[in-house]
Amino acid sequence: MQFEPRSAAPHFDVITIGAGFAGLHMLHTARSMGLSVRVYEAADDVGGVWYWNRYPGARCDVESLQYSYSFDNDLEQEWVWTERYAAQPEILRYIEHVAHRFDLRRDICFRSRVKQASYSESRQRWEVETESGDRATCRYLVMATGALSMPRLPDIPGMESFEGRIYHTGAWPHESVDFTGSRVGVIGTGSSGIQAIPQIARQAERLVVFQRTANYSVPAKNAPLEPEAERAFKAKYREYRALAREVGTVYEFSDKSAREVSDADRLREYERRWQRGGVNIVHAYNDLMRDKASNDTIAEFVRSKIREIVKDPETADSLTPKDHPLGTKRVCVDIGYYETFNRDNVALVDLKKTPITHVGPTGVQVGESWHELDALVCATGYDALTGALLAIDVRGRGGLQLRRKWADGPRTYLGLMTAGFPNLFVITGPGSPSVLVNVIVGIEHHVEWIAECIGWLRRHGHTTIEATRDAEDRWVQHVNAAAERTLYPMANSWFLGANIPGKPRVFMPYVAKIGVYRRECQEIADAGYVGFDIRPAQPGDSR
Ligand code: NA7
Repeated sequence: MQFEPRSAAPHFDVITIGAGFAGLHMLHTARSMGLSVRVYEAADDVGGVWYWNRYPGARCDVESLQYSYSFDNDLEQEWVWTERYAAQPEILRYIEHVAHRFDLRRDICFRSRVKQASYSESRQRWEVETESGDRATCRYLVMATGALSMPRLPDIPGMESFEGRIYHTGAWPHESVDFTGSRVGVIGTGSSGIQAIPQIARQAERLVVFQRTANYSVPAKNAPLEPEAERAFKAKYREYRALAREVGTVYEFSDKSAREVSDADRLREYERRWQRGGVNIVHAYNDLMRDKASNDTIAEFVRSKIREIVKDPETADSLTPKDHPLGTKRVCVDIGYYETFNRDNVALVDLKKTPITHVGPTGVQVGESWHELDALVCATGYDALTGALLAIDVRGRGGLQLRRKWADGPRTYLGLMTAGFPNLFVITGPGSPSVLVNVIVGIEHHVEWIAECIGWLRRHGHTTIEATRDAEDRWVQHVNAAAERTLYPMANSWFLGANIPGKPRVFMPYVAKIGVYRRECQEIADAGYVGFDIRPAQPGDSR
């Protein structure tokens, strides 16, 4: 059914859905091109995932000085980060500062969750409607809905019967949550669980961690950011940003294979990087994500660290990842995660040995064992990459539903557009490398590409751009082939949709260096948008 706009529905050049890092940058960029823009945002303020993820310990695993916008020199010089890895409140303050500094809020409709977006072929416009019935039309629709923004509660029998407090890390309450004197269960040991567990353990009377898959985690070695170090980094900001546009996040990269050095040298290098902290360790050698034997060396190094830190051998064994290569699920960065299991008030339940039977009103049954709980924290992740996009009823040409088109997995061209949906752009969506790199670098690239594309269409008197099926098919094959050359498909990860029962198993991100991807996108644009069907304006159509 096509949406029938009331004549009063206002028209914009661009409507953007989402006011996180992506939506704000899109708004600022489109506005500086002289375009009229409206942003719809479900929350009551800016921030996206950093607005919602307020769980204890929430922190970015990319260093603060890199996890920020690069588009404005003054902004990056004036903002002062206090820690090597910024915690959620500080990142949210930064986003709020950006919104204030560029006066962005005036074009954002908060508390406005978009329900439907339909393309009108006769008007060559998108018609957008929110849950509360607010309607508007636009020429270009930009989905800045986030790759990890659709929280998922686990499908465990009896969840609804639990009478205690229940939380999801990705939808944490704004008021402070106090676990003092409480018996708390945490389900999930991905990045969110691994960050929250040490914090909750310090407060709760008892903490039970329900682990389905043991994950690799490396110490953050977080520390206050020394003003001198910050000054030195900022003095070279342009160089670092230029490098980030090639590599995503700047680490100490190596041009050596893990196989070409001696065991002793390799261990020394892993130890040096472990002591330094962060995901830098994954870049110790250039083949760790491509060669299983090389990957085994770093995986075994981290396993040995777990055995060294965790005193109880059975707990250490359960915490040791054995079923996937390191890095094929996102490597977690922690502050005292493994050490937490040496505390007397913390217990690990290994769901690989015995799965959860059911949740009852006062606790969780696991086989023969009953765990009495006052609160349950679900750190169970997201319907990643496609969840937030498909939560909106998006309808393209001929009323084609995006949900239906992607029923067997997402299909995009360049990760930016999908055939049958003219002038619909996706930021950091499936088919792009964004979630595999510093996502802000991915966002900035997409916003620049979209802005350049819109500018080009307008200069050439074109009205619509749409990916062709052929180009899309070739891109999907290209993305699959890139993943097959790596170890990524060896893990049941959210990259593959494996965390959602019934979701098609398709490797969604594009495993390429962002610099390579950037050049692919640029060459296509420079050649006049090869693989896109471009149509001229209709008579009398001004925008
Ligand atoms: P993740 O990384 O998807 O982790 C979710 C965790 O929850 C993971 O350990 C899952 O185990 C576990 N899980 C999910 N469903 C269940 C059920 N039903 N029972 C038990 N355990 C379950 O989400 P995060 O929020 O930690 O991190 C998401 C991203 O945000 C992260 O990559 C960073 O980029 C920031 P599984 O591994 O599926 O067996």
